[in-house]
Amino acid sequence: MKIEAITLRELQIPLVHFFETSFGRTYTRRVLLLTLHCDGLEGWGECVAGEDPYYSEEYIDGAWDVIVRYLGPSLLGTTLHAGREVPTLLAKVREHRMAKGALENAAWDAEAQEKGIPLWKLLNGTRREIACGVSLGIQDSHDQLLQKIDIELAAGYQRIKLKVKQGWDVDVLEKARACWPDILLSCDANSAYTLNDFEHLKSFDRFKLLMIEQPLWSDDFYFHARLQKQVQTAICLDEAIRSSRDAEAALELGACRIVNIKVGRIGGFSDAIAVHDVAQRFGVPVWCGGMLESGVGRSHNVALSTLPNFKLPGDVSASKRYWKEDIIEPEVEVSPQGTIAITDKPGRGYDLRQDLIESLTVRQETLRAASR
Ligand code: OSB
Ligand code: MG
Repeated sequence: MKIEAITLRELQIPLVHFFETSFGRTYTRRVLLLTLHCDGLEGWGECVAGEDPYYSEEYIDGAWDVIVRYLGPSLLGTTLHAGREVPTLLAKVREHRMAKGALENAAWDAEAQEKGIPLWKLLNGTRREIACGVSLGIQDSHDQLLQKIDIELAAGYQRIKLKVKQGWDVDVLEKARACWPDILLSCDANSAYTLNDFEHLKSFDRFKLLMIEQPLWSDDFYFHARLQKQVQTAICLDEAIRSSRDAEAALELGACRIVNIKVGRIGGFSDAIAVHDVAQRFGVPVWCGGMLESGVGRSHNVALSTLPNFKLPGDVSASKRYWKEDIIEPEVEVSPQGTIAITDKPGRGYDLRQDLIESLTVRQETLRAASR
């Protein structure tokens, strides 16, 4: 596959319902899609960076810039045999993992098409269906949240994750547990707590949560390890695990007992698979996180979730929870049992709705290999 051109597109898509975390509220997702044009094939990738540098230091305008100036030119004109070859070509640029991941995953997407096999098989997946949970943001009221939990449980979702922060934590967890004593319930703090909150976090044990996700700083293992020794509930790391080396260090330290894998945060399928493998070696289950992806990133998350150590329900939920219309056909659908069925279609397994993509695009730029 010779990389002849790379197209960047920004789509603006309003969310069906705003999404609020401890770092802020999003109403409209600005989605950065990448297309690798190679030998008549089109590999697609999604850069999951946020609108602002709050979840991590990456943000969509920064990702766009680093792709145009540095990462795109490193790939243009090269001949690839596999998505796996991409990380080495981009290694000179430090970090910018979400930007790199979009390019790498687009190459895997093209590779699967070229080989005529499903992307999930190319990734060495084994599952024919994956288990789904939902992530529910901070709402305007407790009642609104309880209503949403009710709707998602009725739809079949197997695990409910609640976003928490100081002032929106024990009260909502208490109420949710009182209504649903036996469901798989977890919480995600996106780094909202500090060393002063250990006693407070210990009090979460009474809610019998499946996990507490990323309670402390986004770059920390050491204090998470200290906290994990003091709480019964499993700690799960999201933001802090950026590579397989991080996973190894965190697990050796005992910083968590569960790992959230987001292919964008880690910077592409190759190292996401390596994180999966490290966790498996430690006997630690992983699950697939989400970044409010459009259908492109969502289909990649579905494929990744078929690997064997994805043993807990992911934040990979139905397209319609996010978008009035998704840009893929069919949309990602979740069964009444809370699962997504995996098909044998080659490539990412979902077609693109080019017309809809066009109409949602607010900016576009194509980089071309210099002709000799
Ligand atoms: O921490 O998992 C997170 C969304 C944006 C940024 C960070 C996170 C999230 C989610 C949403 O929890 C997961 C999803 O439904 O895509
Ligand atoms: Mg998280």
